[in-house]
Amino acid sequence: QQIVVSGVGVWNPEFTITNEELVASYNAYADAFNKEHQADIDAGDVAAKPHSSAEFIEKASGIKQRYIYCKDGALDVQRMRPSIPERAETELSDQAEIALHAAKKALAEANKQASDVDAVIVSCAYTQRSYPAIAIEVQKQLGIEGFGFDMLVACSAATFGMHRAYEMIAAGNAKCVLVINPELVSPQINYTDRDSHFIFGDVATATVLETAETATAEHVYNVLSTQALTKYSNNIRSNFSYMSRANDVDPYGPDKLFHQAGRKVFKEVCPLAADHIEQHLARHSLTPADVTRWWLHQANINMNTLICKRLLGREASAQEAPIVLDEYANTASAGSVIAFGLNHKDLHQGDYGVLCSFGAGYSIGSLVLQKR
Ligand code: CO8
Repeated sequence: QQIVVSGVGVWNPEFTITNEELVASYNAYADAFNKEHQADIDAGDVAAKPHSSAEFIEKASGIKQRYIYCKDGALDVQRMRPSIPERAETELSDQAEIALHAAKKALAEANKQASDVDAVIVSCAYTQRSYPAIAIEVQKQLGIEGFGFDMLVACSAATFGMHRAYEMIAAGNAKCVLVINPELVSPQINYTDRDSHFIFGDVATATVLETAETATAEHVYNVLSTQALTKYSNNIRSNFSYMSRANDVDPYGPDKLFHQAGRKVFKEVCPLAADHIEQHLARHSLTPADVTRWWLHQANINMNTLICKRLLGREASAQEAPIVLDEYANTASAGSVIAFGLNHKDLHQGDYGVLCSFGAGYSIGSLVLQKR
């Protein structure tokens, strides 16, 4: 039986931070830090914090702004992290709330009611608690029978979640699966680190997968196949852990937040992703030239340019390989789903598209899609 993607939803928070706002806050923080540690800096014991720059950020990444779930606190030089009041156990959790926004949009696009869905996967870079699963909370809120679970695969959480949905339907264990990616990443950003303070934004995306038989949406995509690859690397890492309490370490130290060796990531991931995509297309006797639309992971515009050049032997146009980094920044696993959600309705029957994530792990996940 043919399995399809029949709905996609993209939700963004109402608040944004521009590069200029972010840099003004960071530079004021750096000046205050340097003043406070002047003697140690002069003695060579502490490194001075260099200024950040909005021009560097846009040139190095393609990012102009990012959405943020809670702007309070993130730009406060005395705080440098969002201020999000803890909710009571009886209240809806923050992550379930944003997951619901995206889920409802995807269900509406797919023409599906809660009663049509029999499994919920919440798949993202972080979940705000270990249990009960955010997916089960969302399942309850939507009134879905069946089962739900959370999974974490950093940058490839969305594509790997769609892979699991595809397999569950193929195995006959579910008929219609809702995959949600509530990427609430701002609490994990080190706003005091110039190399990474600009990279990420908050968003939630969702997709609906079902059989072609039951699909009634206007825009439906056959999933021709899925392909995944992982290769262990420490170059993108967060040591945030429930172990910190037993390790007797600072649970909020810089290594407990997102950090990376960005240059190495760039060098190693680009060829890995391009080779992966080529091999995946070859399974269907397709070449990159046969693909109408590239919904690629959105970490850095230069990465996408390089990968497309390797695949096509030329630069891809903005229509062929849409970029959403300028508005959304890097949204962990949600980036390729945003690119898909905002840029698919103009495709014609029979057109091929590739949805592909690449990043932390390293992990690469792709789906070859064809418009019905
Ligand atoms: N302002 C001004 N100058 C800066 C800044 C800044 N903000 N940051 C760095 N510089 C300086 C550097 O210090 C360096 O100076 P020098 O030459 O004197 O040493 C110079 O600019 C060049 O720095 P880089 O070599 O680091 O700059 P690059 O051109 O390589 O660009 C990037 C840096 C943008 C980070 C680039 O390397 C990159 O994008 N790499 C790939 C990153 C990537 O794909 N990361 C994946 C992220 S993981 C993911 O997507 C999901 C993870 C899970 C979610 C986590 C949520 C929190």
